[in-house]
Amino acid sequence: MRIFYTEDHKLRDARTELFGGELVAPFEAPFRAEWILAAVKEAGFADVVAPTRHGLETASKLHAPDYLEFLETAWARWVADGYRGEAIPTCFPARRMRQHPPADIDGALGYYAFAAETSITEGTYAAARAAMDCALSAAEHVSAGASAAFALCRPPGHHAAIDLYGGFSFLNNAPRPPPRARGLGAARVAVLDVDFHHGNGTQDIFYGRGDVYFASLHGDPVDAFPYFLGFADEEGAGEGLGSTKNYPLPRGTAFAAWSAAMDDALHRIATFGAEALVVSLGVDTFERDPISSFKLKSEDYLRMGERLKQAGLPIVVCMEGGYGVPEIGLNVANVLKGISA
Ligand code: OKP
Ligand code: ZN
Repeated sequence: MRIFYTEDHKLRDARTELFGGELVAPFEAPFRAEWILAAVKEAGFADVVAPTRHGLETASKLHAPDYLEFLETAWARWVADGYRGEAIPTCFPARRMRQHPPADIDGALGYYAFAAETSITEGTYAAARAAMDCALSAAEHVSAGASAAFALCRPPGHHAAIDLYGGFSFLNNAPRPPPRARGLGAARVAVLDVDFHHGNGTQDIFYGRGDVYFASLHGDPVDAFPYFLGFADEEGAGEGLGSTKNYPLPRGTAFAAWSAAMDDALHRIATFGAEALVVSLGVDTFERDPISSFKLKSEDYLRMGERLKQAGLPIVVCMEGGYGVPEIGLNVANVLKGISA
């Protein structure tokens, strides 16, 4: 399986994350991609290539133009206003307030953020573009006939919505339907999000579309980030009604219950008639993940990969979360092994 990776992910190296009332060293940091790359190489995946640079054509179909312009210019605007720390929003257009982007950068941050933990820094936009390049290149590789590809995306993307950033995500990396499938006209693609956190961004982008099925297994939003989306009664809207499926799961969920939910999701994806599968792979479902509460074990990721392979579809795997512990590498390698078996 070919792996798409670029060192440009290191441009996303924030000093601060707002956590527990403190500015701490971010959980989402460069070591994650290095550990994952080392582990997949160790597991025998040697075909690691740099992604092709892409323009904003795909991003413009997923995100609003004003949002893309905001991301590209936010750091320069922040610095120009004389702020000395990393860019963190402080004021949000909450209930009964006016929804419009202010001219002031401090206000614009609040308008485009749905969460405040994620600082914007100098290299953030360039790194997010590079992550998107990995996802697009992996999708193109699958379109060209490969049965699977792995985009080692960093920063993650599944929380990035049409015009919102947060949850360590800026540009959405997941929804990259292989152009071959799109070219068929009747293309149907499924995104299966197995990160511990609900993929609110991906859901938002495809909520009204009937040609993309979105299924997510995640910590129940009653007690897990992103708190305000990912409930079982969200099923899509308009042409997309019935094309969104959420599996909110309780704290402490282990592989037996988790994989039963994944089986259900894969059955629905088969019924939907998907021609390609995009997997938003977070390994923060691991029992020792520092910010999550599921109980998956390293060998469970092998079973996960094997079950994904059984779907019998071309697979684009996009890296999302997984934090703190060295096992993130092994766990990703196990998923890839299962898919390749
Ligand atoms: C990004 B990805 C929990 C705070 C959560 C943000 C988590 C972002 C996860 N107390 N902070 O989906 O792995
Ligand atoms: Zn996550």
